[in-house]
Amino acid sequence: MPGPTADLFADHALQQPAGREQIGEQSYVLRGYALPWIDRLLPELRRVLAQAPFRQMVTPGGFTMSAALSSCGDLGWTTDTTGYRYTPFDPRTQQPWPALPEALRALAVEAAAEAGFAAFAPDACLINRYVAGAKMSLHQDKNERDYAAPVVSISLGLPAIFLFGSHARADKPQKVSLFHGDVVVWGGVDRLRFHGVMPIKDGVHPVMGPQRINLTLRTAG
Ligand code: MD3
Ligand code: FE
Repeated sequence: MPGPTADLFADHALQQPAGREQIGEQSYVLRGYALPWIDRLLPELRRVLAQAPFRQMVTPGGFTMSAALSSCGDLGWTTDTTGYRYTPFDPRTQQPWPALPEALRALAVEAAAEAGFAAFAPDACLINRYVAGAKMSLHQDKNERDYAAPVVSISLGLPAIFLFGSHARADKPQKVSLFHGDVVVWGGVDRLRFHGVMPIKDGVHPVMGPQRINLTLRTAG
C-alpha cells in the first residue's frame, strides 16, 4: 500500500488538490467539482451550441473580443457598438436563447450552496470559448440587476490563469489557475471585483480539444 507521501505527491494531487479553496472573502474554487457531472453537461452543451453557435462580438469601443460567446437561459449577454446588455432573444436569429439545461442548473445551484449561497436561481448562462491566445481583459460584471446573487463559473478544457483583482482596476490582481472541471463561486463583497483571464496557452485537452470553454451562471434579470 502506498504511504501518505506517495499519495500527497501523486500527479493529480499536485495539479488539482480536491476540495474548496477560498480566494476571496466570499469566493471559492471548488476543485474538480464539475467532473462527476461532465457526462451530462457535455451533451447539454452540444445541444445549446447547435442552436446558438459561438460568435465573436464587438465591444462598444469597437474591439472584437478574442473570446467567442454564446448564451442559454431566459437572458443572454450581448454586446455591440451601442453597449453591453442582457436580452431575451439571440440577436442572430431573433429567437429566444436555448433553455438553461437541467444538469447545468442543478450543478450551479449545488456549487453555490457549497460556497454559502443558498437558493441560487440562475436565469442566464454566458458561454465563453477561448482558443490559444484568447483572453479577457480586467473588467467588472455590472449588467446584472441584483448583485446579491453569486456568479458560478465552470471551467472546461485547457487550463487558464484567472486574474482576480480588487474593486480598483489599478490594483495588482492575484492569479488563480483554473483546470478542467473546476467550479468557482463569487458573491457578496467580492461580486464587483475586477477580474479577467490571461491569454490561453496553446494545447490540446484530451476531452475538449484545443480550447477552453467557460460557463458562467448568473441571476441577471
Ligand atoms: C469574478 N469570464 O464572462 S469567470 C465573464 O473565465 C468572465 O470566462 C471569465 O469574466 C472566464 O464575465 C471569468 C466569470 C466571472 C464572472 C463574474 C465575476 C468571475 C467573476 C464577478 C466577480 C468576480
Ligand atoms: Fe466577468
